[in-house]
Amino acid sequence: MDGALLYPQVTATRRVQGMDGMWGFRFDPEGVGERDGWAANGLPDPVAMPVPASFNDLFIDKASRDYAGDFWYETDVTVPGEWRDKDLFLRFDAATHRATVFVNGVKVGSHEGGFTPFAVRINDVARFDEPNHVAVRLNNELSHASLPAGTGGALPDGTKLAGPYFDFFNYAGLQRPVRLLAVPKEALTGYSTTYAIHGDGSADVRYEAETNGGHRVEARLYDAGGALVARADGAKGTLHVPDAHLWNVRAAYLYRIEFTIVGDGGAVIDRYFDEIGIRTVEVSGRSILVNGKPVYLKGFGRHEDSIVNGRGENPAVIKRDFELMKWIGANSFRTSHYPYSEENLRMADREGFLVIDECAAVGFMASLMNFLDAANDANPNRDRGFFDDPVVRGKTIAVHKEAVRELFERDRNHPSVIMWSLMNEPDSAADAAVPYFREIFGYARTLDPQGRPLTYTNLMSAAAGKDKCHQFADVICLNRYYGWYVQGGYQLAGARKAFIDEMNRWMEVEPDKPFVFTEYGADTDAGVHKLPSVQWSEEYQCEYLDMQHEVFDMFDAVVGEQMWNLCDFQTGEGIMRVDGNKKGAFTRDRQPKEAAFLLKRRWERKGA
Ligand code: GCB
Repeated sequence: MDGALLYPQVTATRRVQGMDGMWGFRFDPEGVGERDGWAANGLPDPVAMPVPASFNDLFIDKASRDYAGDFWYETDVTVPGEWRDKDLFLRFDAATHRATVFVNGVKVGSHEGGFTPFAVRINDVARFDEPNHVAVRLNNELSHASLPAGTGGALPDGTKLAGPYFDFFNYAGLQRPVRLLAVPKEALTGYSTTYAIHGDGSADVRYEAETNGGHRVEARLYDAGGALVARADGAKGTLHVPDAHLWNVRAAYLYRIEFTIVGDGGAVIDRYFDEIGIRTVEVSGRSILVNGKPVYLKGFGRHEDSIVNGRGENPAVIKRDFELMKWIGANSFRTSHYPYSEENLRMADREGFLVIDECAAVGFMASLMNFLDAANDANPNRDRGFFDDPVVRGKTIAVHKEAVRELFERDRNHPSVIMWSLMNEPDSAADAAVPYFREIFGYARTLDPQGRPLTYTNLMSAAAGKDKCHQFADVICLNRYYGWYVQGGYQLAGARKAFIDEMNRWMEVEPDKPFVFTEYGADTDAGVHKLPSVQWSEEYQCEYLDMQHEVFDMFDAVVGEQMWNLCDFQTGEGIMRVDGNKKGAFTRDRQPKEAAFLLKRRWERKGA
């Protein structure tokens, strides 16, 4: 990791210059931009494009909104001359799904994966005190080796298509902030912490600081009021906190940890600070323990999705979503189905939410999300398992490991993160999934100093008895739709029985692990009221939820429920989706459906 990947902070030694705003933009369907010198000479006829945002919903023509292939962004950035002695980076919080960066016509780096940050060093090409041309070539095509996974395709005239194997719109672009960073040449490049809470009310914060130089490191810990509570010397050490104020569920408390690299004469070479929370997480028997106490997760699978911005970072919507989750009595969410922005996690840290942090390994079931296509003879994947594909066993696992590494490095110090989800709804009933799971779980177990639980979310077609991979997970996370995709409407009583039968089976198959429902939900068109209820009406969503909750409450092993979804969200178009997925407790413009009041009553009864 380098110093620019830490969350950007202005400190005594570090500088940050925002680069958000209107950039130039242009599609490159033939992939000729690099050859034709766009990086050096500027984009021909660029249109204005805001950063951060997804480009898709800003266009009014379909070809642009659904565009698949290469596309370019450009801007100018003036690098202050007083930063000459620093390492200079462009930090992209997210470039979806892959990007190559050019500065003043010179290629300076590239990155695969659309939801984790990367930084490119520009010292060799930067001109001081004058504009530097920044061009970024992105690409949003999908394949069996992309996270999220999908396929390609083309219209009769050769126009490329992206074929998602997932149920959310394939939004793309510079979807999160871009910044110019100045970092000392000798710098903190990363850090990690682990915690021990003692019976006498004290706690130890064990830290490990990573640097790229030889000078000594000092660590300090300040409480929320700014008072120094502990200090230690060395790149590795323990900060002892006599009266530790713990970070707790919906009762967050944040300390400020500060690292200083000290020069020979006592000079400050680098200083970096961050917010941390003292808390422990472990799985014990059928419980998830935070600070040694069992927790029950209440909340949602979410999406980063909003009107006009698409998946573009939208601080107002992040704020609104947290207000909705607090109002309804939630205490947790999953970052379905990709790493969320650092702003989202920092909010969770401050508000005391428990986060299941998911990487973008979604769509690992070739025929799942294209619905009828799955039964179509023309679908090349119809009879082939995702994990049987040689590309998956070779390239995909390498890309996946890198994505997991980047996710853990970015998020390991967030107190809100209590569990990692390595995949959403993979084809875990397939024999070929087993070696893949063994490798990715084995790798992930080496990465987190806090040893937080690992999981994946299991789908209905890999029900109890069929799933071959649950042994790798510490917590069994189930996405279940009894009463929606199977036995919906008037058949709800049958759905209930099938659901209970499956749960009884799970109790035998996994007698000693906690269960969390990471999805359950029913599409509901806000404002549709029916007596008696029918599917899609607000009444049916409530009846459906009541049935799910009744079944959850029958099993002590169930320690969490995250309803699908917090809000309605955009998907690709198709016969199964009416302008998007409508399973939200709230609409896409963040207003409650009847179900939101039902959830609020239930979750307030359950307490924190
Ligand atoms: C799922 C997927 C999620 C979908 C949801 C649905 O199992 O994980 O991405 O949106 O079902 O509504 O079908």
